[in-house]
Amino acid sequence: MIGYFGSLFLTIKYLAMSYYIIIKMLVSRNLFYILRQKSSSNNKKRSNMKQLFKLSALAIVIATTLTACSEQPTTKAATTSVTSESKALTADDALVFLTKIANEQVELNLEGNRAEWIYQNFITEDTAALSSAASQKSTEAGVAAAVAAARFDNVDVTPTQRRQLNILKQSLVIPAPQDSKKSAELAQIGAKLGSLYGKGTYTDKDGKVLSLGDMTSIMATSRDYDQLLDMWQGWREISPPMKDLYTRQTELANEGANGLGYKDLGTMWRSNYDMPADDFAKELDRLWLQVKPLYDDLHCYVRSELSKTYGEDKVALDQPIPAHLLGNMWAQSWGNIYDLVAPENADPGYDVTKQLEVHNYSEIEMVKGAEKFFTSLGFEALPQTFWERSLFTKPQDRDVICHASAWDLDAKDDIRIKMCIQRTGEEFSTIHHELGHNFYQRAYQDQPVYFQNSANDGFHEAIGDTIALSVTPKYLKEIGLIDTIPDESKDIGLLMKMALEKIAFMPFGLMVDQWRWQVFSGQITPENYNSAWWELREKYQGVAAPVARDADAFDPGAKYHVPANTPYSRYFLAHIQQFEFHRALCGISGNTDPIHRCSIYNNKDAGKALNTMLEMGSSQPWQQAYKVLTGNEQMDARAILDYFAPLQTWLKQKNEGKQCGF
Ligand code: X8Z
Ligand code: ZN
Repeated sequence: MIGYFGSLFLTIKYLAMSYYIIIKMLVSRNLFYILRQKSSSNNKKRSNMKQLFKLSALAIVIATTLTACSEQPTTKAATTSVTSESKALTADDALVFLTKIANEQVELNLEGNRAEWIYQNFITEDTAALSSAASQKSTEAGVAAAVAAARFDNVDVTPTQRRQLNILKQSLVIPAPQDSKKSAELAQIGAKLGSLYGKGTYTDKDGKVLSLGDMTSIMATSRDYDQLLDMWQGWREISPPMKDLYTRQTELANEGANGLGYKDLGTMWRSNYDMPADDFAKELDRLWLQVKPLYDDLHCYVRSELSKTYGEDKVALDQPIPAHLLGNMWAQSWGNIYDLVAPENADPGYDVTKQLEVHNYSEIEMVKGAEKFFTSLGFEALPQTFWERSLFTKPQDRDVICHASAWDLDAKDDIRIKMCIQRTGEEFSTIHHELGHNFYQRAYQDQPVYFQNSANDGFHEAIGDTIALSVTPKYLKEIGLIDTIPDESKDIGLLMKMALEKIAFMPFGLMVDQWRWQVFSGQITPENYNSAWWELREKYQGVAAPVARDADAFDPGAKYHVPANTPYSRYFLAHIQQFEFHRALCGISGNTDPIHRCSIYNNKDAGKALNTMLEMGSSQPWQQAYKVLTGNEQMDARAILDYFAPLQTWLKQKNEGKQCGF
């Protein structure tokens, strides 16, 4: 028991220890060294006073670590000591509690991240066991912390403490029941699902073993209906064994969410947006209704062009489009079929895949190129360790999770990416996407642990994409990848290529969680997992399974984020946000070109404005961060609609007299 005087004593003790540590550091000149290092950095010219304040906070954390190590090594013990408090809790108790949990999270995160990194880079039984043990430990600590945080619900704490407590209560992606057997089971299921996906291959009729990367290339380039169908079906053979695991994972995670006071896991996920969960769902519907007319125009045009390529018997003009003909394994992004639907007399201005080949760009050079965009805006170059520790190419001798990801191992500067890069324009964009995560992680690293996150999860996904919107013909000429910039009169091609990537994605970005939310709420039951998935695919995207699906099919499992349990609405949001960010940054940079021709390359004012938003992390409701850059507190699809307005006019003309809809 701590009690009021106890907590006051602890606070004094922490402060005394912190200042003792600062004095020790000063004496050993470490502090002067750190201050000098920090204040010489490009983007972070903060005053030494601010640094001193932050170091005090750091020292408090160090002091609590020392105390925690000797007295209460686990989160559970820490939370028990606060929650078993019989006297009224105070803001001082909240300070002690939050400091202690932050400190424990730093350690657990580092341990968990390392285990997860090793597992994802070397998938074996052993690494899966180590990763699930680490994940169990941090989930249990997270659940205990969330339960303990709720004890402060009616305590008069500061607004910052309230935000930190709410974050503790809400942000677990997969909460475990408070029963160690069940939490162990949940962690093991997670690792098994990850392995099934990561190790997935398809052996074709000639006995050739194909990886997802191999199949992705074929889906992008083949125009052979049957070969595409073979790839599409083959990849989906990986997922039937996931179904029972997924069913059980849902039960356990729902029980975990119930224990934290949520109706189900979906409600918990929707509670992370600084607004009531139901309002968030309505926001998504509102945004989708803004974009849907443009999607419908694009769908109608693409379907009729595909019908010309494959024949009306294969692509009927009044039916959803068969899902294997859109250049992508999940029909989520259609840029790879540009050649089939290209407007006549248009020119997207570049074929990055071709130019990368012409200029013999290596995978590392692609990453260096993307880094250069960020440094041109004033961001510090990536650390040497990034180049030493990242995974850039698919190893031939072991199983890895190839799905691209960005990591921040230690919340300091150990940032990395993990990708099996293919030398294509699409992957060049993905590299920008991943580096966006890394530069964001770095920008908020001086925030308290609780706020070391994006303003909402869409922001994290939007930053690199925002930068990639500036990869225009003008920019590619500037960096020597192309020789001439096509005339503006041919821009319909450029807009079409971009719409195939961005507009085509939006209903997919929405439907994945529409499906999951209904699974979590029990509205979709295991018998209906697959049929409901295809109903939603038809309803939102207007695409259909090209063949009847087997009774045991579990097609959602063939999409990375389902077995990985990564929420997906974030990508839908990111697509709205990136066009608003791009427009705002172009305005700041003084751009006078049409928005689709604007590149903020080299513009330090734009970089500074972007960094101001990134540095905030999640310290404020996302609406405030949004306002800092866009001037608005509400997301709006007008920026994306304005960007594509000339294309929409063109599509409407092309679609005249056609039967649209699905
Ligand atoms: O998963 C990703 C990134 C990593 S956060 C590569 N994306 C989604 C996907 O691949 O399905 C980016 C776009 C959507
Ligand atoms: Zn991402």
